[in-house]
Amino acid sequence: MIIILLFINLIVSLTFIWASDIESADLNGFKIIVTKAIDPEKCKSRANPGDVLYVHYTGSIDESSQTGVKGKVFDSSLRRSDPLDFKLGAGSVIKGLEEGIANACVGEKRTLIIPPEYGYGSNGAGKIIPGGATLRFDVELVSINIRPKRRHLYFSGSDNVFKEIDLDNDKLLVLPEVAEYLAKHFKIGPHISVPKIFSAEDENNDGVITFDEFKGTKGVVEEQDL
Ligand SMILES: [Ca+2]
Ligand SMILES: [Ca+2]
Repeated sequence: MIIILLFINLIVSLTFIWASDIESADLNGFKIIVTKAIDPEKCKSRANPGDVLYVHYTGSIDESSQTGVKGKVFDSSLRRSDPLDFKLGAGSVIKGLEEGIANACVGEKRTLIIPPEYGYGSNGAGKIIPGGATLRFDVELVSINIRPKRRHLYFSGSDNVFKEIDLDNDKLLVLPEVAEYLAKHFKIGPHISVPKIFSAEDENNDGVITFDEFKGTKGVVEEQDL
């Protein structure tokens, strides 16, 4: 009976994957949730096997995990400013990340719930990820096959540049705040255009850089951004 139920569950799961074009899948607890979709017309390229992907990620122990400290962040590329790069399909990262990011468009964000079989299995990894842990990865596909340019806003060395820029602490960055930050950390000369740097971060051009838009370091990703 249990086997039959599992089989039915598997069929339902697989049907769900096909039906939704893997935008939201659930296979034995492995979930792919698209949190920021890209309009198909604006999707210039998708992640295919063999591509080198540049991915920002924050990895934590999922709330559903049987082991480990729920919600504990174990690693984030945002703290280092530099996205992780890996060749898709080469097996250099955990299976959950490879399968979870496949077919994504540049700019797309996904939350991946990764059971141990798709993560670090029964052995775990390091001190924070015990064997049997279910992981949560919040990922953004930053670029495909092209190393993203480093931007001035990312590199004061702080692990929370966003907070450093946001002088009035309203979780929005405006041009004068960015100008003050740049003047503090860089010699402002003809090679630095403050409005240009600002608009590179202000994705929707509404004159403010939100926590979500900001690509530099911003400490632990806040709940509202997940
Ligand atoms: Ca502000
Ligand atoms: Ca904006």
